[in-house]
This record gives sequence, C-alpha cells and structure tokens, in this order.
Amino acid sequence: MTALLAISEIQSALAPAGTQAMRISQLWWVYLTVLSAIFVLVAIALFIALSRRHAVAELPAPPFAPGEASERRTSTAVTLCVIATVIILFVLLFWDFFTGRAIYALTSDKEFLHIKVIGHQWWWEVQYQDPTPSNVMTTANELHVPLGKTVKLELQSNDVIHSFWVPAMHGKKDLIPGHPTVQYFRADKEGTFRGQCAEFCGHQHAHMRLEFVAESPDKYEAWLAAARQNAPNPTTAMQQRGLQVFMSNQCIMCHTIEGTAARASLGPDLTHLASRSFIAAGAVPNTRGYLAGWIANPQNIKPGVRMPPNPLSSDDLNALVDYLESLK
Ligand code: HEC
Ligand SMILES: [Cu+2]
Repeated sequence: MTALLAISEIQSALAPAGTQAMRISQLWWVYLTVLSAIFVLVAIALFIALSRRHAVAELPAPPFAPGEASERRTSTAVTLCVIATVIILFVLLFWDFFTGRAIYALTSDKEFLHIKVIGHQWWWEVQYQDPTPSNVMTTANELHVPLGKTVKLELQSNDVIHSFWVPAMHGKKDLIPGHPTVQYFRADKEGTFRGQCAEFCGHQHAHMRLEFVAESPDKYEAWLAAARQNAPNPTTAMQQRGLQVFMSNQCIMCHTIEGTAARASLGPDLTHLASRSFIAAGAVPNTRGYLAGWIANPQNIKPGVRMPPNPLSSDDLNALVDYLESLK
C-alpha cells in the first residue's frame, strides 16, 4: 500500500502555493535564520570562553577582583547583548503580528467562493455552496479552487475534533463539534496538493487525506459544471445489473448517487466516484482491484471504518464495480 502517495502531490508548509501559506513560510524562514544565527554566535562565545580557561594553579589567590578595565568591558558587553536581545525580540514580535494581519486580510472580502467542509471519521465531505439550492454540489475528499479567487471555507465536524490542513494554502484549523469555524485563503499557484487531518481523531486518523487542486478559472468552471451533473445512466447490461445490486443492498442507506434513488449521506457522495484518483480518503488508489476489495471488506483496508463488509457473489461484485467505474 505504498504506491498510493503520488509524488507530484506536495504536502509541505515550505512549498507555499497561496498568499496565506507564503506569509507563514516567510515567518518560518525569518525565525529559523535569526534564531540559528543567535545559536551559532552563542556557541562560538562558549567555545572561546572554554579555550581561554586557565589551570587552577595559574589563578591569583582569592578573593578574585577583576581589574577595572576588564570590569568595564564586561558590563559594556552585557549591556549591548541586552539591547540586542530586546531589539531582536521586538522584530520577531512585529513580524509575527504583521504576518497575522496579512493572513486575515481576506476576511473582509465581499466576493468569495463559499465551500463547506465537514469532517467525518474518517473522510471529508465537501459542499460547494450556491444561492440556488439545486446547484449545491457535494463531493468527498477533494477540493478544487480557481486561482486568484478568495475562498471562504466553512468548517465543521460531525463527530469528534478534526483539523483541516492543506499546508500549501494555509495553517491548520481545528474543527470542533458544535463550533463551526471559517478559513479564508487564496491560491496563487497551479498544482495538486495534499491535505491531511491534523488532529488525532481515532483509529484511521492517518487515513484522512484530501486532494487539493488549484487550477485556472476555466478549468475550475469546467470541473464544477461536470461535477454538478447527475450520475451517467448505465450503458451496458453489466452496469445495469451493478446499479440494481447497489439499490438492493445496504449501500443506499449510506451513499448518494445523484440521479438515482440513493440519497443518504452517512458516507461519501459517489455520483462521480470514478473521477477521483483515490478512495477511502487516500487509503488506496481508485483502481478496479482496490474498489472491489474495499466493497467486499473495507475493514481490511481501514480497520474500524464506518462501512460494513458486503458479502456479495463475485458476479454481483463485478457488476457493481463495473457500474461504479462508469461514474465519471
Ligand atoms: C453504514 C454505512 C455504509 C454502508 C451500508 C456502505 N457504505 Fe460505503 N462508505 C461508508 C463510509 C462511512 C465511507 C467512508 C469511509 C472512509 O473513507 O473512512 C464509505 C466509502 C465508500 C467508498 C469510497 C468512496 C470514496 O470516495 O472514498 C465506496 C466506493 C463505497 N463506500 C461503496 C459502497 C458500496 C458499493 C456499498 C454497498 C455494497 C456501501 N458502500 C455500503 C459508509 C457505508
Ligand atoms: Cu480527522
């Protein structure tokens, strides 16, 4: 199960692709540089002091009284160091303060893309809001945003505390049940990035991943328009049978496939399942084999997961996977 992490997906706060993450990484570099320089200077001073030590026999008899010149030199050095410390601390304080202001500057934007993200054990529900209710689009474990546009994420949790984190875009934001929160950001660089739940939320916390795609407004609009479509109708006899297997099993109690009778939301929306690159919040790639294995027994792939095993005949399972793979 190691083939699943696509190399092209970056999950690093030091590879920023948005305004907010850029400010955060700048702050990180400032701290690292200044504090490393101080560390090196202190270490050098320590080694000089050590190398100048005298054998006990060479020391004058007590009481030790430093000479007047040496006393003056020492107090000047201490004074300068105290002044430098105060200045450095204030520089870091102000840098931090202005970074905070810059990060939250978007909060006052009137024009934004509104997306609701709901944390579940152990997957992300993503709802693209729209003033027209029938245009609201729901998907799972993927977030597409257009470049250069302010995005307002409305974050909430359905069960325990999760933490939403796409390091290339912004810092972490905790999702506390009963306390919806928001996060604003703007993507500036095209690419696919990885997000991950950053607050231990139970057994499969490490398998709670999200694919984040920042793309040109045209590509984004095309993606959204396709995602808003109902699921395609089955075109082969096998797919037809697969749909029937889905409808006659417990799947419909937990999943939605737009355009069919399946309208439950305990599990991820499957309307365009085949367009996603992985399943089960990044636990395994979205291939035929893994899909069949997942449906037969999800507990093998994500022990403790909130989806029961499905003892289907191999013909039924084949037909079901045929159908699910047609959900482009
Ligand atoms: C009790 C509710 C429940 C039932 C019944 C159920 N599922 Fe699920 N399913 C879930 C949950 C919850 C997840 C998300 C698990 C995770 O990633 O942690 C899921 C995930 C999936 C996924 C992966 C989706 C993705 O994008 O990651 C597929 C595919 C799927 N289920 C298909 C089925 C099929 C087919 C059936 C019927 C044979 C079925 N499920 C029955 C709850 C259920
Ligand atoms: Cu989580």
